[in-house]
Amino acid sequence: MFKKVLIANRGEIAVRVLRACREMGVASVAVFSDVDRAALHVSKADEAYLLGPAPARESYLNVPKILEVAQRCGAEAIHPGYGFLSENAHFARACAEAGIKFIGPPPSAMELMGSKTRARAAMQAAGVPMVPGSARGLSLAEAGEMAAKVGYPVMIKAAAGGGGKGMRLVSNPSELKSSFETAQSEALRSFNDGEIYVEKFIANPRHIEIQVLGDEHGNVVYLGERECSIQRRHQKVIEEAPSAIVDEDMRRRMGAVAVQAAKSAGYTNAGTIEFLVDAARNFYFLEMNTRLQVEHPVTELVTGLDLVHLQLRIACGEKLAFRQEDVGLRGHAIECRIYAEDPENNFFPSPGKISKLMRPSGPGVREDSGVYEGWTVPLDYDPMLSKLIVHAPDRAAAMARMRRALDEYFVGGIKTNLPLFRRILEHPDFVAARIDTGFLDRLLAGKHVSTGGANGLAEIAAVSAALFAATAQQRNGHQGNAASAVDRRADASAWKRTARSEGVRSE
Ligand code: MV4
Repeated sequence: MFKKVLIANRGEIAVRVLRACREMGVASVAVFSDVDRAALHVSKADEAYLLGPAPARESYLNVPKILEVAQRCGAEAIHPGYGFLSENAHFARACAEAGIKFIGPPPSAMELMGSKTRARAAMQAAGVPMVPGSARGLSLAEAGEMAAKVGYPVMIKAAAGGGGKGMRLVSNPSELKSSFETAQSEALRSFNDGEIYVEKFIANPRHIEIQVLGDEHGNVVYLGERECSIQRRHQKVIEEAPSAIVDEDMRRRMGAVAVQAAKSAGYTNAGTIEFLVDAARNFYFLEMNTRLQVEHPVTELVTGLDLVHLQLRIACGEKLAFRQEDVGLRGHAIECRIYAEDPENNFFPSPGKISKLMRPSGPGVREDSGVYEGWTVPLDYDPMLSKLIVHAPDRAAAMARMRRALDEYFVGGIKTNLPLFRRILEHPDFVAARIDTGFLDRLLAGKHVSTGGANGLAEIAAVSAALFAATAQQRNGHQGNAASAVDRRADASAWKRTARSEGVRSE
C-alpha cells in the first residue's frame, strides 16, 4: 500500500478520501487555496500545503504546483476526487511522467470517453446499445441527413461536451441550421472544439447509471445502478440506489453492458456508465464518467463496499478480492446534495458564514460534509456543503428516514436548499417513483409533475393521495388514521420551525 497520498481537491470529497487514507494507515496530504486555509479538509489531513490564490486555475487546477508539492512531500500517489483535474488526461499523464500514481483510469481511457463521438464509435463496436445517431463529427449537411434518417426531434450535441453543454433540441428541419450553428459556436467557446454530432431525441428519459470497478489485471465488476433522474440544470439533486424501475433481469443486462463497455475501453479503477432509459425501460449508453462520482455513497451503502479503499488498492496493483457473484445489494439508499443556495431566489449561490450547524445523525444516517459551524463558505467554488445519505431496508423506509434526517438538519447564517428536499420527499410522484429527468423542473414550475400513467387524472390523484396517506402513517411510525398522522406531523414541523428561528435569533 502507498505510504502517503496527496488529495488534489477540497470540500467533502477531500475529507471523504482522507478518511479512507486514515483507515488504511496511509498518510494524507491536503492542498488548499488562500481562501481555504481554514477549510475542514486542511485541518483533518496529516499535512497540508498552500497552492496559491483562490481562482481554481491558480490553485486546484494548477498542475505544476500540485506535482511540485507531491514531489516535495514524498506522496507516491494523487487522488483527484471529482471535478477539478479528475477527468483531465493531461494531468494523469503528467503524474505518470513525474513518477506519481494517478488514482484513476489510464489516460487513454479518459481521452476516449472525453470525446463523445470517439466513445460512441468504440461502444458501438463493442455492441453496447445506444441512442440512434452518428458516431463521428458531422457537417451541417450531414447532420441534416442523419436527422432525417433517425427522425425528428433530434439532439445536436458537442463531441467535447457532456453534462448538457453545447446541446440543442431540434424539433424539425427548419430549426436545424440555427441550432447547429449555436451549438457549434458554444462548443468552440467552451471547449475550443466545434465537433458536432446528432442523436435521436429520447423524450422524458430517466437517467440511470451503473458503477463499475476494474483492477489492473483485467477483472471488471458492476456494483448495481443509481437512479439520478432528479436533476436541475444538469446538476443532480437527489440520487438513490437501487432504481425503483430496475429489476434483477434489467440490472444483469445493464451490468453486463457496462462491464463490456469498461473492458473494451481498457478501463481500470472506479467508473460510471450513464444510460438514458425510456418509458418502455429500454436503456441506451449516454456517456462514461471516468472518476469517482459525488453520489458514490449510495452504492457504498447498498453494496457494503468502500469505493475509496478499493480505488487505493486497485491503484497499488492489487487484484479485486471478490467476484461479480459476491456482490449483493441490501436495502435502499438515498442521497440529498445540500447546497448553499437560495431556492426562493432562483437557486442563487448563498455563501457566507455558517453561524449555526445542527447535523442529523442516528440509525442509517451518513453525512459527508466539508463544512463546520463558524466557517465561512467561500464564493469561489461549487457551493455544495455536504451530502446527506440514508440507508434503510426498503425505499419507503429510506424516504421516511430521509424526511426524519432532514427535519434534524439545520444550517444557520446562509440559505440552503434543505426546504426543497422536504418538498420533493413528500411529493406523491416522487413517493411513487414516477420520476424522469424533467421531474424537478416541472415541480419548480408548479406544473403537474407526473408524465406517464395516462389512466386519467382522477385515478392518478386517487393513487397519489392513497400513497401519500400510507407513507405519512409510515413516517410517523405508528398505526392509526392517516389524516391525523399528517396533522400531527404538520404541527410538529411548525413547532420545530419556531424553535429553530428562535434559536437563530438568540445567536
Ligand atoms: C439526451 C436527452 C434526450 N435524448 N440525449 C443531458 C446531459 C447530457 N449528458 C445528455 N443529456 C441528455 N441527452 C438524447 N438523445 C436528454 C438529456 C437530458 C438529460 C439527461 C440526463 C439527465 C438529465 C437530463 C436533463 C435534460 C436532458
